[in-house]
Amino acid sequence: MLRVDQTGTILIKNGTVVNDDRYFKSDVLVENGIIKEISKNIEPKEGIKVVDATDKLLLPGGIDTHTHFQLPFMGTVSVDDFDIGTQAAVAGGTTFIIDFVIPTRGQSLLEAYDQWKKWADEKVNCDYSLHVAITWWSEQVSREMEILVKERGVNSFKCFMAYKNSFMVTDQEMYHIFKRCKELGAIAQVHAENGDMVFEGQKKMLEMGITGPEGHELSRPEALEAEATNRAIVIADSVCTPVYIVHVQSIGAADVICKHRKEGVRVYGEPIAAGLGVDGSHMWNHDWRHAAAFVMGPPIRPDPRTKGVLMDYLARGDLDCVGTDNCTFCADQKAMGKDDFTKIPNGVNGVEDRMSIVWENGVNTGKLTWCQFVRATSSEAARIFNIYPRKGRIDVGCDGDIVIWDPNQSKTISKDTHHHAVDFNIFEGIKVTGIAVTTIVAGNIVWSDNKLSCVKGSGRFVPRPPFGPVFDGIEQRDKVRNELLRKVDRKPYEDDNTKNSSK
Ligand code: URQ
Ligand code: ZN
Ligand code: ZN
Repeated sequence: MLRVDQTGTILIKNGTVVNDDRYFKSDVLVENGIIKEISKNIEPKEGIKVVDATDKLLLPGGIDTHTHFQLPFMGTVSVDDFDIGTQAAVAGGTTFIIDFVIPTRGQSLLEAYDQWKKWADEKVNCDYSLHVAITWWSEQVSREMEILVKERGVNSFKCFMAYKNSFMVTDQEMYHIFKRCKELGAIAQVHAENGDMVFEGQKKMLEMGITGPEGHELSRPEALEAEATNRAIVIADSVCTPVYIVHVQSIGAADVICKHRKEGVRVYGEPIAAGLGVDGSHMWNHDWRHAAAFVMGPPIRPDPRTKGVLMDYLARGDLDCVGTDNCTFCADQKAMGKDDFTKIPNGVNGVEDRMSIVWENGVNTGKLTWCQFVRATSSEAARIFNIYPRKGRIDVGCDGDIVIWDPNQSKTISKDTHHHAVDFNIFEGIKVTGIAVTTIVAGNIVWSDNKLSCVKGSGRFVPRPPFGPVFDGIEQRDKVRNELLRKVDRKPYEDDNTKNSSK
């Protein structure tokens, strides 16, 4: 599809700019992909594209911190690839995604990184970056982590505590990985579920004849997420390095994060659109396809309170930035687990509907202000991953990634109208009020009037420098705590014989 405007230059008039600290009426001029001027009554130069944003909000382009496009996983490949996935992203107002390189155990991280980057560079329709998963530990991994940080623009590494016998690492390996993250100034991310207990829970369910999707949640209740979340935070804090819990899916896990934050631990939590927009009761649906569509890990929780409580945490700033974990599989792929839920490829959609789901469940419920919405869907992610204010803010010099948002327009989410490749939408039938009517990437319109106008492969890889704001003050915290570790000077122990012989 040809982009309607290749110049990266556009004038947006009469909108209300919303950043995470304030909002104000203004025109915005983007030139060659960079925001050039923000002021009232900017006169358009000859030939410049002008868009009227009267009664609309201008938001910083959304940032999705967690996607898995075309991920080889559980014997298949997720169907939203970097082209379709980023089309769906911009159709919902997201203009920057961070995907995951996931090396197989024993595979070179650099080799896997190069493969993922090749896949992405050929297809992305918006800017992107890459986290790297650490699925094994060795001197080689340690060396390659340094190269990824110093030469490839990676500042985040993910450990899986789940997926025993595939991605899962031990506590001891995680300890060494976290130490390495600290040395390199990279944030340690964790998929926090007790993988050994999940493995036992899965066996138990199958032995009991519970083979359907409901067995997925029953085998890995939220206690296993909360326990692993606590363990990951304790290990990270023992190293005194910032830790980021991905896809926080339960009240239990959120409570653990809150407890440690109150004690001054540098921990961040990422809720996802699924956990903020639906609940896990769908896994008990009598239609197998419907139930299997909601299978992901950690499970979307059946407790109906969860989505509201997670939104409350997000509003208070006790959870930080919203991802999606977009990892989609069609019916025939999910059916690989039709007789055994442990074989259902884990993953759901989210990248297109994320911002409207957060607006509907956050702003329209009175829990989030406009500014808090921007924080949750864009700027906090940019800060944590050290690309603020290039991304996550509408200001002079920032990237021209802008969403024209209509807070009063509604739509009903459906697989029949979404832009994903997947044949199911976990938000099916949900009416949302608050949608992206125009999405601008690097000063070019890529979504408008309900139509995409992307240029495949036009997105850029954005390197993320180490030692971002998440590391501020970490050394001092470490120093103060280490000063408390003192040895006691005492006389050497003497048993009675030694005592008598010295008299
Ligand atoms: O665990 C993840 O984040 C990846 C493998 C996607 N699948 C999922 O169920 N979350
Ligand atoms: Zn995960
Ligand atoms: Zn994931």
